[in-house]
Amino acid sequence: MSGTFQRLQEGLNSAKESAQQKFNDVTTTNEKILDLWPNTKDMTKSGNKMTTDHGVKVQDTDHWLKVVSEKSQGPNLLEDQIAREKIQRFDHERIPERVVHARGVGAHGYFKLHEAIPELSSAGIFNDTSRTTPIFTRFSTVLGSRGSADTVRDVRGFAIKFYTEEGNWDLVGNNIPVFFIQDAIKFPDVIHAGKPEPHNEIPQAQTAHNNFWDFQYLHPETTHMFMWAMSDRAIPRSFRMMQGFGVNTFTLINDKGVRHFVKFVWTPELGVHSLVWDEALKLNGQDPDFHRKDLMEAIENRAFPKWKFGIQVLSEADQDKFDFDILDATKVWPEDQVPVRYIGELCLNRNIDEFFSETEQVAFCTSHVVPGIGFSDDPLLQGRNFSYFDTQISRLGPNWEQLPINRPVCPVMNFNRDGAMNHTIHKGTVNYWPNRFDQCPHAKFTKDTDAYREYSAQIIGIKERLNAPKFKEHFNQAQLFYNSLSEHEKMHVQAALAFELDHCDDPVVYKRMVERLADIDLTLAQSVAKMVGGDSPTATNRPNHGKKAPHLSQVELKAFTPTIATRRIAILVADGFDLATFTAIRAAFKAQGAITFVIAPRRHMIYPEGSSEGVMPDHHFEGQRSTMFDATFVCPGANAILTLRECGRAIHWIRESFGHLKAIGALGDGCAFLQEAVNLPGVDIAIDRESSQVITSYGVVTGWKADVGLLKSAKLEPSSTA
Ligand code: HDE
Repeated sequence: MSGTFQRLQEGLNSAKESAQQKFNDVTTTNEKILDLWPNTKDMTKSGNKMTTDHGVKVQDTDHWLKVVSEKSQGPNLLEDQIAREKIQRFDHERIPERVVHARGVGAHGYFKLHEAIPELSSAGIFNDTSRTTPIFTRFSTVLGSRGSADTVRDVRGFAIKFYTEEGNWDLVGNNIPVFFIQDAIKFPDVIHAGKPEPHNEIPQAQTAHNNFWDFQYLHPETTHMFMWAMSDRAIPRSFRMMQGFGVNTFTLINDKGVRHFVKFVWTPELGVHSLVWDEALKLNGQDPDFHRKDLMEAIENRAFPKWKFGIQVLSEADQDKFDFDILDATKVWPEDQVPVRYIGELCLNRNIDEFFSETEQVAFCTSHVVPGIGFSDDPLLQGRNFSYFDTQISRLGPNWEQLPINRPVCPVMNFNRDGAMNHTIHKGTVNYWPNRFDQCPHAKFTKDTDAYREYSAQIIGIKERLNAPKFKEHFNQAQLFYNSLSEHEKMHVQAALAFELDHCDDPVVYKRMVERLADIDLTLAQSVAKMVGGDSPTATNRPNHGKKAPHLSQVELKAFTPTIATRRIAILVADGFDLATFTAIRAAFKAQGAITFVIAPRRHMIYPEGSSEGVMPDHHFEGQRSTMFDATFVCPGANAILTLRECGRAIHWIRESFGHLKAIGALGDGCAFLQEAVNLPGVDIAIDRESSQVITSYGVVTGWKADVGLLKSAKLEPSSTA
């Protein structure tokens, strides 16, 4: 056997073996993971020896080849091809970051259809309930660069690549159902205005600056979207706890060629939850990777995040019956008028192996659709269909679709050829169609019925740089959104606007914006004006119509049963803590799927009262902050509480959690510590030393004589959305 052949054979065997090994773990029926496997190198295997990129074993890459003598260190030699290769490869490691959505995190998973919709679409993914379609999802922020923090106020991207049997379908959505602009030609403007200002590249990952708000005022069409961006939706607690929306209007086409308009929506099983602004600000510094880690930690703990997949569908006959244009991406289709039909589920169940090759190199394209799914004339979508393909060429090169993470799991056959970094060897003597061998004919010549067909639409109109008349109304839905929020959500919007406009130092900007807010709601405008300066408006040309649509408030979104599953709960202990309570409460939290962390004054063994068997804390008080947890429990024990009372960090932890309206629990003398730590005039957290009942006030759950069972019955649930 020749050396090459033998190596090839060994390579194939080991790929098969590895695929087989993978097959035995949970997710390897996932066709995409199997497809990635031959490109995956297991660096952890013992016996691996370091080589150059051309495969020659390397003796030493820690010392550049030099001329040395006993007395002197001579120059590095340029002839050292091994050193040159190492340095040159390093010099070219970076590729351009995404022009928007640069910071992201990705995971593998699957899509499962529960209810087939053949009457609407011929797509295999919407008809075959026995299929499990592999997917890759990337969540992102929009404005920040690759190294920016996770918990900034921003829209979040929610992009999914479905590796379907009929080709890749990319659904590139956001966690907010509308967009700033109506026409794709405005995209460079809105993004330039939101990104750091050109003269000083400040601020990073923020909309709180003159240019952003200048643009918003000058484009009334942004009004609806900026209200969403100022709401709690723009500071999610977790990527796992936000909705996803396709935003644009797409179409579904059935096998009879009948077309419906559709909007796509994802609703998380865990409900929609947000941080409070103060938490978000602190987390930016305390843990800039908070969302990234949260997703990976949940998947690692096998608490696989899930979303229900829904569609809102409109027939062609109904497209004109609304007071907005259904192709206008600055509008929602109110659910009371166009209900959501949930037909499937998305689950993320596998972390990536390498960030660059998967999350960075994955490339989405709105123009990637499969038979049975189509576009509409939504002018934003039409522009997107050009932009995504184009941007991947400059980010990854013309053969970006051959990269392992991007290539489909079904065959790819055509005569597109060559270009930088082509990876495929095409056998055959021709590279054009038609050819004398009838090689690789297209569906027209083979009469395949599952080829992509564009919907035959008749279009009559005049070529002009205009939008249709209904695109001109910009305020009704901004009012609808604001009216639909609960009182505390409205307060958060007011506070967010006050924060943002405070960062604008050009009076023209904040004065005009206050005027614009009066177009939405006079009291909102007045409350913001009071904080940021400028005249408080006394009247408005657009009185609030008073209408509401409950589904727009995230608090009203009661799609799932509330749960503490996957929430991070801190248990505060110190030497002398009560072991029985500690053990019981930790078991009770774990039984509900929560993740517990023991926090103590030091990360050394902490000993309970009367026992030499200690507990090893996960962290010490200086290492973590309350902001990183959803809830806190103070473990009782006379000596432990004495220590906590003298620990400034522990006191701050409780006060901060209380200020962020998080659930805090305590039993016995832990309650007295809570009361003391909160220590706010007028706030009585109602500890009844005589009672054996559990008392809940201000989200604090206490029981003086109560046991763990009673605390459990008081439902210690995190409430960070409050
Ligand atoms: Fe994007 N957008 N976008 N966008 N977008 C990009 O493509 C663009 C829009 C969205 O995780 C870019 O690969 C235009 C709406 C996500 O890799 C770029 C317009 C929505 C991601 C681009 C829009 C999105 C992108 C930059 C207006 C929600 C990240 C890098 C016409 C439905 C995808 C890239 C990922 C990324 C263009 C508007 C979502 C430049 C021209 C509306 C989630 O092509």
